[in-house]
Amino acid sequence: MAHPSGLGQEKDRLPAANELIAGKDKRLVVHNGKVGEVETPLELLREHPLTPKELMFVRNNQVPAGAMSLEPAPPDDWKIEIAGLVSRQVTLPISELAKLPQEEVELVLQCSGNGRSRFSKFAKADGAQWRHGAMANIKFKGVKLRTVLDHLRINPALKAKYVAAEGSDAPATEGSADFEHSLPLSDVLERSFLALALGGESIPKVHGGPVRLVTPGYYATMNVKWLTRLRFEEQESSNHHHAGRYRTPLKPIPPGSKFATTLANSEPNWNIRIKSVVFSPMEGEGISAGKTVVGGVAWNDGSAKIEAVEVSVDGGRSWLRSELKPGPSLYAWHHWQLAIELMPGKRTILSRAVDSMGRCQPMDGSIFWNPAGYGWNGVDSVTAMVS
Ligand SMILES: Nc1nc2c(c(=O)[nH]1)N[C@H]1C(S)=C(S)[C@@H](COP(=O)(O)O)O[C@H]1N2
Ligand SMILES: [Mo]
Repeated sequence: MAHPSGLGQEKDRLPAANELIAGKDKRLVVHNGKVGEVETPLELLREHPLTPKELMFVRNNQVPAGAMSLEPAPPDDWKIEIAGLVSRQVTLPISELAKLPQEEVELVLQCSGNGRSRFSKFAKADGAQWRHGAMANIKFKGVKLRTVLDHLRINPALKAKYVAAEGSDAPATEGSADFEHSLPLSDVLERSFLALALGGESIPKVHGGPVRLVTPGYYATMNVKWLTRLRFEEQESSNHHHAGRYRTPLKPIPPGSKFATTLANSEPNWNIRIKSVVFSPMEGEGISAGKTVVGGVAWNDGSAKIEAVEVSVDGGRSWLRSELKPGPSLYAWHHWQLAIELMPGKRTILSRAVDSMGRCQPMDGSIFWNPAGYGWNGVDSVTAMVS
């Protein structure tokens, strides 16, 4: 019941996405109305081969003042520090970056918590109960870090094995750890770039503008927004967000059990696990009996080609190979579809992707269960009503 003053109501009500983040589509699902955890419903996600910025999911652990907006960030006097184990430490004005050769990559930006709610079939995992909409298929454009280092004639020291990335955002509560992540130097030199544009425009504030570290094939958490410093280091960061969170156990643990991550017993949410999602039909959708085209998307970390997406309508006893349309890059969504015959009744459609390294999605998604629900990639399953 509404409080007579209306105050109680205001307090409990989550803001709509467009109230929380200026410019966002109001149909997005708000999971966290404070710092900003906003999901794209699947029926909106599936409409666009490239996710428009208004529909992109948002995940902030912490956020700089004034950044809850789709407005472009004024780059003006932004600087990036290159620090730690390098032949020369520099502070690079962003204006220098714009002069260097740019590359554009279409890729899947996916929170490592995407699909977390699926773990609850076994034991509920902590955190926002994301369905499949904590992802987007987008184009980032910028300068490869390798190019920047070469241009500045900077060499990482032989001892350097990791690069820790920091943003301008400060912890949401005083005294807590500042958000940062370490990435392996070899991958960074091969793939990472300092992104200045998203979908051909300056990166919106909320998505990390004016400059974001982007590593194609890595989970979104590693794509540090509002980039201000890169530290070349011998060790992986012991920072709370990198060592105590955003990691999965090296060995399976029983669903529902406790697990405290350390640098030694777990791996960071770096490379995206192979995954497919059914876009059509949608869960609970009513469809007519006879021939139906089922379809969706598949993606992995881009290190191997996706060979096939298979579909089962008999609970996984038999699988049919779908028609696969590879994306414009190895890191992008690959669309798949298949015409199938469905008998009337409640029908469950399963999808699984397999790549040329033999990696595939587990039928039993609980083998990757972890308390924080990272890295869900179980066989996807959608139940439709056929009549
Ligand atoms: N600086 C900074 N970068 C960050 C975060 C953050 O809190 N601070 N959150 C990370 C997480 S967990 C995710 S899933 C993505 C979300 O990217 P998006 O908000 O642009 O969709 O940003 C990542 N980069
Ligand atoms: Mo995330």
